Amino acid sequence: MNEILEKISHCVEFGKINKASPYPPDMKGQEGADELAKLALESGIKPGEILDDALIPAMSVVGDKFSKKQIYVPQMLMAAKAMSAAMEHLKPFFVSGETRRKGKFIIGTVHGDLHDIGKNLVSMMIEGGGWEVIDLGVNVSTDKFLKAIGENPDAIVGLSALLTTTMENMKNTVSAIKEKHSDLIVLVGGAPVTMDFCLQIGADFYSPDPQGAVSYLNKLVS
Ligand code: B1M
Repeated sequence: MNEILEKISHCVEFGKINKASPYPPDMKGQEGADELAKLALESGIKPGEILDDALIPAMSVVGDKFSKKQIYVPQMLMAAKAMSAAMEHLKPFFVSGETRRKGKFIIGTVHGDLHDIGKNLVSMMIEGGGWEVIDLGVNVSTDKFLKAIGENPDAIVGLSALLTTTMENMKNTVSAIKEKHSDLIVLVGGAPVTMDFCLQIGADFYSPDPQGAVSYLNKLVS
């Protein structure tokens, strides 16, 4: 693999955002995903190559390590931030349509729920997996989900809930989505959510972690 791509991959896997970032300590003072992604583009490497050969494989390793409990949330957040720093340089190319994405994914934390750390991780991992992510934020009403679906009818939708009390809102939103768009695929997740609950409320898939969601989405388009 190209040396710059290898370095970008390493930065994402180990959460090196940019040169100024002191994390991880053994990479202090070195260039991070931010500078290296810019350098890669300036060297003529295509945005799609940076995404497919460096960012996605690195995030996939990170997701696998997280699933196996070899790393924890802070490391995963740093990796996601490093990936986001690189993605900032690639976004203009994706937005212009120069590089194709796998599809659109609408995500939000359900109404009444303000927890967004897990949702943001899922969002970033899915974006790193090559999808265009429309992140509606937290406390997202059913109407807001429906509006976003109306504007992006080809999207897949993901709902996150962290409170047992907001699981009821997740159920209501899924019902409303399925009533209007019966073929639309809906993923659910969040600490209190289970596969049983997912099936009970008529959602299509439950993943306990971001990597499971990425794998599920990728299988849909493979
Ligand atoms: Co709150 N909170 N909180 N909280 N909070 C919990 C969830 C709680 C378990 C703490 C406890 O009591 N032990 C408890 C819920 C109890 C319950 O309902 N069973 C709780 C409570 C009660 C509350 C308040 C009601 C407290 C109060 O005000 N009395 C209040 C509610 C506010 C509201 O939402 N309306 C509240 C507020 C807050 C803070 C604002 C202070 C803060 C949130 C900050 C933020 O998110 N920006 C907060 C926090 C930080 C937590 C804990 C400590 C950590 C949550 C977290 O970020 N985990 C949490 C206790 C805990 O979990 N130990 C707690 C890390 C994150 C990476 O995991 O979000 O599970 P998680 O996401 C995972 C997976 O679930 C999955 O992937 C992620 C990565 O693996 N995943 C998906 C998530 N969404 C997915 C979607 C998918 C697929 C996978 O597909 C679409």
